[in-house]
Amino acid sequence: MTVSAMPGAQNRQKAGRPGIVHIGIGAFHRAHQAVYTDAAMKAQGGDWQIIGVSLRSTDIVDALNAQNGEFTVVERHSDGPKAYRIASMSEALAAARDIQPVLDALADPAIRIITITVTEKAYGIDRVSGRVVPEHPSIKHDLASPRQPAGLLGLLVEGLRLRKQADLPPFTVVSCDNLPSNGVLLRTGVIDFAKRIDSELAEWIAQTVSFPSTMVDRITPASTAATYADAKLLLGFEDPAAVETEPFSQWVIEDDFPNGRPAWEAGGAVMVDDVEPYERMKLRMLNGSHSLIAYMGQLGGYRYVRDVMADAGLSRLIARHMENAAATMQPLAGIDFTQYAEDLLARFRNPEIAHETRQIAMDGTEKLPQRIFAPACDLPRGSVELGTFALCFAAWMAVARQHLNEVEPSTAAEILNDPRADEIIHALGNNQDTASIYDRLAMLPDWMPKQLLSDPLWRDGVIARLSVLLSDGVAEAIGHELKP
Ligand code: CS2
Repeated sequence: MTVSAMPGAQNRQKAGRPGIVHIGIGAFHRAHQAVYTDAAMKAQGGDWQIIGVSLRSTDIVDALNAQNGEFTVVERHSDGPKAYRIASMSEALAAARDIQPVLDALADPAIRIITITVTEKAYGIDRVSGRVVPEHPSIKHDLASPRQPAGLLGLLVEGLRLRKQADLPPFTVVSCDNLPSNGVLLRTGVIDFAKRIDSELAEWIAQTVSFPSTMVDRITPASTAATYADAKLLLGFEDPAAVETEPFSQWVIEDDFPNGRPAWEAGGAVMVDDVEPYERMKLRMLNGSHSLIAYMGQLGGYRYVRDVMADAGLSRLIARHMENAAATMQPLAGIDFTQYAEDLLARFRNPEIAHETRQIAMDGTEKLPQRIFAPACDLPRGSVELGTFALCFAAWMAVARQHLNEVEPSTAAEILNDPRADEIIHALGNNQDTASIYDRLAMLPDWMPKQLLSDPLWRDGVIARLSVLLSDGVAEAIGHELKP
């Protein structure tokens, strides 16, 4: 195959003008919202090109701009990979390099929607109170210099302030991160942030800005050499911005866009009045199981999700956890939880997808509350279904303990890859006693819900599982869990 020059490098004219700013242009955005927006513009036109903003990294910005914002998506099907180009991004901006162009874009009347994928830890919003966490590094920075923000909330609030000042309508703000009621949470956080600098602005935001919640789903492993090699093989040119993903994709969106929106239905998006039950199902059944796979997989020495799923015992454990997670759900019209679980298991087994357990294991303190603690609170105290939730929490602790037993604290913190890694390592110290490991980790401030903290049955259940994991290993722990 001849390797041709990258199409797009010559700055071809794109269909449509920008209408969206997307914050967080990691692989997931490129494999998900950008694909839906591309489909929407192909089907119905419209000025919905995306201006992509990266808050921290600059490499992806340079790579995308060198390609006129276009990139390759490699879809991993069972009969081999398929690749296609996505042309819905007009340009990319590096906020860390220069914030002004980002603020200009946010204040541009042509921009009507801001979409967001920055991962859980970038919000800096307390999940219980909905208020900002003043010690969060970006919140702290942005409250101190609100006109020169660097973080998500600061940017949104400054963008809205500029629009209010210019007498422009606000944009619609759409969180696409795996957080429960992500729209409601972001709205409360943005209003609280604004209140701290300008109460009138906060009032205007409360009255005029719409924050629809969304549920997003597409398994997107981090790009590797194999992604770039396949992109080149299939389309004939190098693409350092290529992403790879599974064939499945889902986007459920609350249809509350006062300033219009792309025809995302053209890409298969589903518009609903209330996203919360879908989000809850996905967080509990998919993401919760993913976390269980990640921690048990790490303990068992499995690199990829598909390897975990190829282990008969672990695979049965994951299926059991999905049943237990489904038991926390209210019925949802049109959804059969058993079928949903079967489809998830098939997706996790996909041998074409090399999804590292390490990637999912990161940021555990940000993920476990909605994936494990919240559903555990919805089950009756001491119920058998709680077992796999307690096991996931125990496995998270065991992974941290194992890292710290094997390497220096600073390396352990790096491997843990969690915003609270230092606190975790400090809490663990040299402690090998399972009860005190539990007590110290469960009591990290503002983390585990009071209901679980004050439940001795939960505590005993987690400690018992942690003991088995640490002294007898993964197979033994699964055996206990699946005992009839
Ligand atoms: C995963 C998610 O890394 C993780 O924590 O559970 O990124 C998961 O792959 C996506 O939510 C799937 O839609």
